Amino acid sequence: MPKTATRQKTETNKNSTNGTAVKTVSNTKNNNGVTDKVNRKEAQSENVSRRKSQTNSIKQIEPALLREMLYQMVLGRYFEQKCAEVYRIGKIGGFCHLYIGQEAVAVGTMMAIREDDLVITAYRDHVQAMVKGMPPEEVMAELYGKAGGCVGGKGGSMHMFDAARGFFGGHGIVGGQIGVGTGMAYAQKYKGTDSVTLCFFGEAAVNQGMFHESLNMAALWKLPVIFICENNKYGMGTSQTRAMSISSVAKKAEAYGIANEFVDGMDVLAVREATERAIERARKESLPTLLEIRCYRFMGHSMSDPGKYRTSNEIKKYQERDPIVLFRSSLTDAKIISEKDYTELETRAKEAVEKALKFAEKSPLPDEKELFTDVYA
Ligand SMILES: Cc1ncc(C[n+]2csc(CCOP(=O)(O)OP(=O)(O)O)c2C)c(N)n1
Ligand SMILES: [Mg+2]
Repeated sequence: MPKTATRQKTETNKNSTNGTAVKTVSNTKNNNGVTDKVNRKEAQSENVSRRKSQTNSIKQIEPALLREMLYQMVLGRYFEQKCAEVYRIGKIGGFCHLYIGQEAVAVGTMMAIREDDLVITAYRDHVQAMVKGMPPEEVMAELYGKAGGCVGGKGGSMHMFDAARGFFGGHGIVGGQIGVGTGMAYAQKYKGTDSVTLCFFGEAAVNQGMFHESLNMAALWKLPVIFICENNKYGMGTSQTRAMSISSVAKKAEAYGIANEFVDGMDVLAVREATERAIERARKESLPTLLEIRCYRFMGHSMSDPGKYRTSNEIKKYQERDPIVLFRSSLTDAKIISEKDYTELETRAKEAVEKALKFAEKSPLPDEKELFTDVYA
């Protein structure tokens, strides 16, 4: 997984067609998806080395922003834990895909962009919507199918959407949003803006034709799009190793002459730095980038996942590298937060989730006359 892992080798190729140094990673050991042979000590030592690199990065960022990044990660975690709780008692219906474990990806990328930049993603979208500025109340009410939700309760978990805040969904067709995101970047360029699009998708979407067609057009038309592959190792219950012939997603960008980077998704600051490089390329040179961000989802694919395709030992290994624990420790070491600050931040996040829940509970169901509004078929 991450750069620091012994089983991977990072290569730098300065000959990309864009003239930009591109980083790719190749696996030097076979990494079968389902295995008990996971080394928790290795995970702990990876954590220690990420802490060292975070200590250096912290010095470059405003303390207030660092605290806000941690807050957003904690808010996302509590929000999703609450979703699981209320889903189990039948308050939320339909599909529900949680983001627990992947918070560093949304926060590291989206807290590096401007308000006028655009975001599009797949169905694991609650936390991303909030980081882009959607109030937790609107996300929770949408999950409840209530009128106060961001799309009036008619989208649900997979379809968070808020055009005014630059959040273009929430899409259920695996890979479908990659083409739409590429089109959004085309519009940004056509209108002469210097804004960029962040287009998120999972590693399973990379096997879809839409990924390849979009990368081709983005490179050909020099579009300001940042393709962000959240590689959490699984597409539902299928390990990446059982579905993808070449496991390095980043490397696939080279076939299209697109700059690419492999990033440790447990390290919010590494994610931020890679995103900043991609933003610079998109804004100043109008060129796309593909970031492969390796992460891990601690929960099942959705709330109805029996989880038989991986072992609890494997999950524990990645929990040793919990991105929130890592970032909190680094901020504590750097004296950016104290124990008291963290307790206050945690309380604030819990209160925000409770407020969202109350709002969703109280919000009315959509009116009958809304049945056909905003419905296209
Ligand atoms: C075109 C299409 N094929 C299959 C599905 C069924 N499906 C839903 S989620 C999913 C796995 C996607 O995994 P990945 O892209 O890695 O995202 P993750 O769930 O890991 O975030 C599949 C196959 C779908 N929704 N759309
Ligand atoms: Mg996946």
